Amino acid sequence: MLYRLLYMFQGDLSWLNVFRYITFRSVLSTLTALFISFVFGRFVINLLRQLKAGQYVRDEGPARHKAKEGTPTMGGCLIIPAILVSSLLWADPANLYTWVVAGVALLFGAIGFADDYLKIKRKNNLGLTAKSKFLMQLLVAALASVVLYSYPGFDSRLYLPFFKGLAPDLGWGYVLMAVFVIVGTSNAVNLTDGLDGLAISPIIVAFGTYLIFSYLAGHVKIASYLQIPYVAGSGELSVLCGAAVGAGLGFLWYNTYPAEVFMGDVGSLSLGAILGTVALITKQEIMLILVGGLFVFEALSVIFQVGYFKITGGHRIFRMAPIHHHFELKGWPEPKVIVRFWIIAIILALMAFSTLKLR
Ligand code: 57M
Repeated sequence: MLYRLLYMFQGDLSWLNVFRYITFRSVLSTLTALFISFVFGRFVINLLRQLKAGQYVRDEGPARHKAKEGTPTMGGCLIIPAILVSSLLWADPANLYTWVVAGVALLFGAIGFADDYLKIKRKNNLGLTAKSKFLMQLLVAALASVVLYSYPGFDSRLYLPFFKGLAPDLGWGYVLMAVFVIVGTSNAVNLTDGLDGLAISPIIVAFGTYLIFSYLAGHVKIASYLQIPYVAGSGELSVLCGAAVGAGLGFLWYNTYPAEVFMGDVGSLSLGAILGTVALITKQEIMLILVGGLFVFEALSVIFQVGYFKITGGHRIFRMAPIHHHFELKGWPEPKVIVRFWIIAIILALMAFSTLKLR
C-alpha cells in the first residue's frame, strides 16, 4: 500500500524507484514486522497477563512442563497482525495472492483464537472439540483452494521435482490436494509447538526459504533458467514471507527459553496454514516436505505413536509423542532438544536449496 503511494511520485523523485523492487520491499517488510513484534511484544505480554490469558498445562506431560503453567499464551495475536500490517504496507495491493494468504492467516487465526479463548475461559485444556476445529479448518482451506483454482490462468498441475516434464494436471483434484497441504501444515506446526521456540525458529527458516522460492518462481527468466514453474505475481509473496520472518524473529525474542509467552493456536494454526498456502501458490508444494521436514517428522511421530498404541492396546514406540517429548523424557535438557531440532530444520532448508538447479 505504502509502496503504491510512494510509487505515484516516481516521475518527480526517481530514487523512489527502489520501491518497485520486490527485494527492497521484502527487506523493508521483514524489518517492519520485526519492529512491530519486538516493540509491541512487551506490551502484548503484559496485556495477556492482565487478561489472565495464562497457559493451562496438562498433568500427563513431562513434569518440567508444570512449571510453565500460567505463562501468557495467544502470542499469535502479536505475530499475525505484525505480518498483516507489514504486508499491507509493502506488498502490491493489486496482488490477489497476497490477499488470499492474508485471508487464510486471518481465518485460521480466528479458529485458533476461539480454541485458545475457550481453554483460558474454562481453565482447562479443552477448547474447541477436535472435530469442530478440523471441520472449520477444512472449510477455510477449501475456500482458499477454490479461490486459487478459479483464478484466471492458475495452473492446476502438480510439478514433481527431479522428474522434468512430469506434471500431471490434477483438475479439481488440485483442490483436494491443496486442502490437504493447508490443513496438514497447519496441524503439523501446531503439534511441533510444544517447547520454547521449537516451532517459531523452523517457521522462520521455512519462510526465509519460501521468500527466495517466491522470488524465483515470480521471475520469468530465473524460473526458466532453474527450470522451476513460473507463476506470474507470486514474487510479491516474498514481501509477505519477509514479514513472517521478521514477525517470527521479534516473537522469538520473547519465546526463547525460558519463554515469556507462547504463540497459542492462534499463532501455530495460522502460521502453518500461511506456509502451506505459499507453498501451493509458488508450485513448490512437494518441496514443503523437505523445507518443513521437521513439522512432517513431528506429525509422523504422532501418527505412528497413536496407530501403534491402538493396534497393540497400549504399547508405545516413543516414550511420548510428539517426538520432542521423547527426547525430553530421555533426559535431554529442553534447550538441547530445541537447538538440535533447529539445526535439523536449517539442514533441511539447505538441502531444499541444493535441489534447485538439480531439478
Ligand atoms: C498442542 N500444545 C502444547 C501453547 C502453544 C494427538 C496428540 C498427540 C495431540 C497433541 C496436542 O494436543 N498437540 C497440539 C500442543 C502446549 O502448548 C500450547 O499449545 C499451543 C500450540 N497449539 O502455543 O499455547 C504445551 O506445550 C508447551 N510449550 C512450551 N513452549 C512453547 O513455546 O513449553 C508450548 C509452546 C504448553 C507448554 O507446556 O502447555 C502441548 O503439548 O499441549 N498432544 C500432545 O502433544 C500430548 N501427547 C500425547 O498425549 N501423547 C501420547 C499419544 C498416545 C498421543 C503418548 O505419546 O503417550 C502431550 N501434550 C502435553 N503433555 N501437554 C502429552 C504431554
